[in-house]
Amino acid sequence: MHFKKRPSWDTLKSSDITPESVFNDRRNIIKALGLGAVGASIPGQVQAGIFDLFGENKPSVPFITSPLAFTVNTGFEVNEAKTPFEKVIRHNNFYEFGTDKSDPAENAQDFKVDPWTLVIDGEVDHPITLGLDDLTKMMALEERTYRLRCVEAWSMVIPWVGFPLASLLKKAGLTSKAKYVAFETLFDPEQMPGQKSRLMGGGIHYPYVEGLTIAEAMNDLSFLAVGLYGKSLPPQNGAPIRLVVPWKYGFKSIKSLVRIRVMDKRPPTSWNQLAPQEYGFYANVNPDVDHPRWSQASERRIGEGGLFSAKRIKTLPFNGYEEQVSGLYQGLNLTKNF
Ligand SMILES: Nc1nc2c(c(=O)[nH]1)N[C@H]1C(S)=C(S)[C@@H](COP(=O)(O)O)O[C@H]1N2
Ligand SMILES: [Mo]
Repeated sequence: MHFKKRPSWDTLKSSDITPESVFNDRRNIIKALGLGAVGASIPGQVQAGIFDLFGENKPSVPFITSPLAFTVNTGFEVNEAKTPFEKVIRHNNFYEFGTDKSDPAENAQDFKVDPWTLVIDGEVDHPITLGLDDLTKMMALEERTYRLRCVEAWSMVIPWVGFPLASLLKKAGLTSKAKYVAFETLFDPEQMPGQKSRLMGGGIHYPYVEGLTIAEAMNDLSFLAVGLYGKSLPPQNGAPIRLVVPWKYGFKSIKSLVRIRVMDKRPPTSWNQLAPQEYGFYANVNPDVDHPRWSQASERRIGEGGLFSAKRIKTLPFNGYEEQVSGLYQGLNLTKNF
């Protein structure tokens, strides 16, 4: 794993990094809006608005990502098309950088991830404070492709690079009081404008926090990602390290982690604190338990079906990971414990 800076993307032409599909998409929407023939006469402002739909205003200082060394874990493949890279890095939820899907890609490019410190403490035998380079030396990186299902009923299929959360927790050693694991995102309002006020940050009380039971955290699916599509994470996806728990709604997969604390009590979690009647602690993907304001029975797969004909697919129990995780919830009422 390398987080060292490489020569800037500035030397690349935009045609080198923008796949054809994006240009085709753009042509299609201009056509769909009946603007094709008059493209040249669109007032500048309107035209900019159209291009904003695609998040194509390239940031002036694109964040540098680096290739990672990893092995592919064939035990974690998804028999569905991967979501195109350009969608994965331009359609994000990361309220610290703004509440629109295109905001994180636009506002996070200057985010500093070097140096970065991650602390593992609480109910552990040996608390660990790590720089990211130390983490690299400790953990073997692997690629796993997982479905990601947002509570807002859209989804993606993403190839992550990282390591199982359990292998890091085992290095710290759990005490007999270890019952839950709490996670915390960096708090730095200077860098993260959404943290300056609850209004700008979508109402969340920052820093963003999340939690798992110890059994969930030790499940083999729970993953700490440091990259996607073979390269270190772009900031909008949670650089330099984020959680990925694919059987749970996306908001559990907390980004840009600075602390992992093992606890004897259930920790507070951000969306649950904000609206407990809408977002539970467990947040397991469940097509049978609707969100109070919308159905969870189906989802829109991002990047498929075109812009005006959203392709909807059935949502699977535990997001398709029932076999691996349903044992964690034996005897638990999943309607009550949503
Ligand atoms: N710190 C932090 N982590 C976060 C969020 C956030 O706003 N802040 N959004 C969550 C939500 S709602 C989702 S769906 C996923 C989205 O991950 P992605 O942008 O990499 O697809 O990140 C999750 N992690
Ligand atoms: Mo989400």
